[in-house]
Amino acid sequence: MISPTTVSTQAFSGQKPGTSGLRKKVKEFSEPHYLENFIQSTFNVIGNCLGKSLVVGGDGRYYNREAIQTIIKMAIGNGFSQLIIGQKGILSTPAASCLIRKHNTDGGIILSASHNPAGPEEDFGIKYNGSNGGPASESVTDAIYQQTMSLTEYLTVDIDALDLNTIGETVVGDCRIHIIDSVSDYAQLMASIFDFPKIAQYLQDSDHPICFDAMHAVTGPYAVEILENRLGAAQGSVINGIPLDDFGGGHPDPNLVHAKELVQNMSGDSALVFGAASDGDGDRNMVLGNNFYVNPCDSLAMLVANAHVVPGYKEGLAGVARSMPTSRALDRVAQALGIDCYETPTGWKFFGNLMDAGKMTICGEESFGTGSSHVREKDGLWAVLFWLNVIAEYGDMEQIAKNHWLTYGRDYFSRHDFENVDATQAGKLMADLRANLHEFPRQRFAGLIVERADDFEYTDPIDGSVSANQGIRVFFDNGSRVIFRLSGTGTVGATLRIYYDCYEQDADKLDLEPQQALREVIAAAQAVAKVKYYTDRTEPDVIT
Ligand code: VG1
Ligand code: CO
Repeated sequence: MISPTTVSTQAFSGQKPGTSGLRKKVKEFSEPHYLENFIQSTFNVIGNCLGKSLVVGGDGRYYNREAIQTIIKMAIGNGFSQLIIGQKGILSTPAASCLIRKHNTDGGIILSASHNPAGPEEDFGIKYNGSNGGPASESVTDAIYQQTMSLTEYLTVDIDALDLNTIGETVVGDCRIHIIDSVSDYAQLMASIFDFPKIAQYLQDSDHPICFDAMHAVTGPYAVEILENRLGAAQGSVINGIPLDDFGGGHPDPNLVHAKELVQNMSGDSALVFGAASDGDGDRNMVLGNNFYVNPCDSLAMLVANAHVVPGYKEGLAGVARSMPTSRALDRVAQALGIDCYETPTGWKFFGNLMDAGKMTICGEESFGTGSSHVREKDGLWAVLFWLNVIAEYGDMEQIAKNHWLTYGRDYFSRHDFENVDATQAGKLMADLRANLHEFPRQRFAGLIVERADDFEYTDPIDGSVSANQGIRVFFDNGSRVIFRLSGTGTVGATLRIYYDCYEQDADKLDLEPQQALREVIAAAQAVAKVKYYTDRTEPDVIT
């Protein structure tokens, strides 16, 4: 027993978790007591930590190791009896979720700001996941926030920094600390879901070279072990595979803009048959065919439509789910399969209850997140392996996609991000939309007539909790839809996200360029939200 030290502190304002945990600049996080306050608040909400267990790890970004040392001391001070920590402090978000579930811990702390840039001048983040392995629900994150505003002291112990590099077990006082291989439990889980022999056979054929861009973020070691070592993809198939604490100065957001190197590798006379990239903490994915892009909404629908080829899903799916701004391509597949399709607010925390209740197996978001009930987080490599399993069965990705559109029709989709907009102006834009919503129906905007409009509100079918104000939806009479919401993951200014989709069944119009197919609804959206008036912008910073 080591007696804990009580440190007095004062509350911090602004520690309200967003879409996915608390994200701030490293400078702010490393202010005296800042991290400690958030951790103690989390422990207070967990309550009675004596004898409890935690998984701890992060995406390897700057400040990861320092934060882990602080968390270890505070966990011991608060009475935790077991900590499971990834070697060198590395755990991808899905791997952390896997460990919480596999070792039945009381939860986990994941240190990540996902796709946000990393480094001393950039972002850090922290997220608490519960015993089901999933992000804490809104009621829990709200309770943590309440604590952060009234905290007066925290508990810690005065011990030397722990060696995070060496796999093994250390006992400190009453706490057993395991430093574990970051990859092996996760790799084993993947092998239990997918047809590894089939994928291996496909990848070991020299006609099937692939490229996986880990973008110097957390997925490198996972991708090398699974794709190269276990499945026999050629060495060098994984690029940018070494996690760096500044992500090599890049922005590990797996999209056509930020995954430039991968996109280049897949273009022109490239011989590669499949390409993929993941984000900072390994929970997202972008998949590409040779000179071919599949948007994440379609990817989700196509995986569900082909799930029967994957051993882990051959018994069928309980149901599926998508976040609200994600296109309705998934709904069409669910209908054909005769299973339920749930529509949740943005953010993974809303999927967990449906999975825990056995109502839903596969889900995803338009933001390159796809996952299933094998863990309670979105999972980048899982989606990559899923695609490889489907391709190993049916061949060319472009053909799979085109057949899908012929069967179900095509939901053209795009998201426009207006980044670093003045937060007050962005707030006004949203307030204006909210105030005028009820007057939109039957009005004409740039040629399209509004059928209905609302502010999305979600009632959790399992616990009845209500999440209001989740985004303004405007439906037009030609079947197209636009959604407006503000990002909840940024750290400077505001990011306005506008999501567009429209549906096409005409076999001659399934090959349009998405911005072209969506041009009417894009123009209507500008008019509906007065984007130029409020933000002085006409062109988005990022188009996905
Ligand atoms: C964004 C995405 C959302 C995703 C979230 C966390 O949130 O839009 O779909 O769940 O990031 O993903 P927002 O509030 O900025 O739109 V990750 O990979 O950052 O944990
Ligand atoms: Co992420």
